[in-house]
Amino acid sequence: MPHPAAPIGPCPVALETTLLLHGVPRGRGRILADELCEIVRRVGATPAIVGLVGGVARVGLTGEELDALLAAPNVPKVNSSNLGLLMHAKSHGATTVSATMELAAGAGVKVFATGGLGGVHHGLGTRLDISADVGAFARFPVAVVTSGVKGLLDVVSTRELLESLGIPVVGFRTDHFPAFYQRASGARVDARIDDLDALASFVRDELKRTGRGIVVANPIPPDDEIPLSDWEGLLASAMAAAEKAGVMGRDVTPFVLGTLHEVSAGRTLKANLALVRSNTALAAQIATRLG
Ligand code: PSU
Ligand code: MN
Repeated sequence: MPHPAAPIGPCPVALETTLLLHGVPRGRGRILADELCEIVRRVGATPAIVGLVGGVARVGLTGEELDALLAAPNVPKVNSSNLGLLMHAKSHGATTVSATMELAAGAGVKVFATGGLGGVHHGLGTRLDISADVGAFARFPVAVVTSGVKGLLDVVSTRELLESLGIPVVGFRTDHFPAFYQRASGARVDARIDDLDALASFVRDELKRTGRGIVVANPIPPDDEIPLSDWEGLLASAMAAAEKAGVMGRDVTPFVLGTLHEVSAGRTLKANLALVRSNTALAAQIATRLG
């Protein structure tokens, strides 16, 4: 397992590059990265942006390395299945949740902030499509702070699958399993923890006990929530566009997110940025308590 060349720093928090390269419009990636790093540093933790640079796995990209990824055309999405292949091919790569967890775990980083997990897709047509993110929790000991799973997925089935795999889902100040743009989904968490010290203490004990991952569910801030009545129309147009364009596999999530940002006139992007900032702040709070 490749380790970063230099120690990462105190209380590291992993951040992923798929969100930065494929989840926000081009040109916004560096601004968002700087903002997230500042949120982490503000509380005395250390940001560690994860990505593949010319086939080298990095946990703690430099600004120059991140700029190189942001400037390169068609950087592939990396999950656990193609991580080794892209390293072998000396390719750049934007790590998704699964690959970020794998590399973070290898470098001893225990906390990771993202927007929303991949999960069980409704399926365009009748195809089965389940993100590698879900399985990664059964294998890598990292606590991932997330606003649930993206609402374009089958949120309730994803919640069930997490349970099948024995992955604990903890709600931070919520009883509900969030659905990214909405604070609730109809599904519940395994336990609600309101206190930061209690949350960090559970994370420490559980990672050590199981060697597996933990979902820390942190709902989107209330003011940024997109009401279900608005969301259903937005999702229907984005899914119809995806079906029409015939996108498949790894292209589905970035295509649908990008289309949503367009059809909502930036409203889903604003919501996405708000929840990522909030998840990053919570991850940093947990990291400082883990030391
Ligand atoms: N959350 C966001 N934006 C994103 C993603 C998550 O706010 O772009 C990315 C994550 O990297 C996640 C990936 O791992 O989408 C899931 O892709 P797929 O469904 O192809 O597994
Ligand atoms: Mn998929």
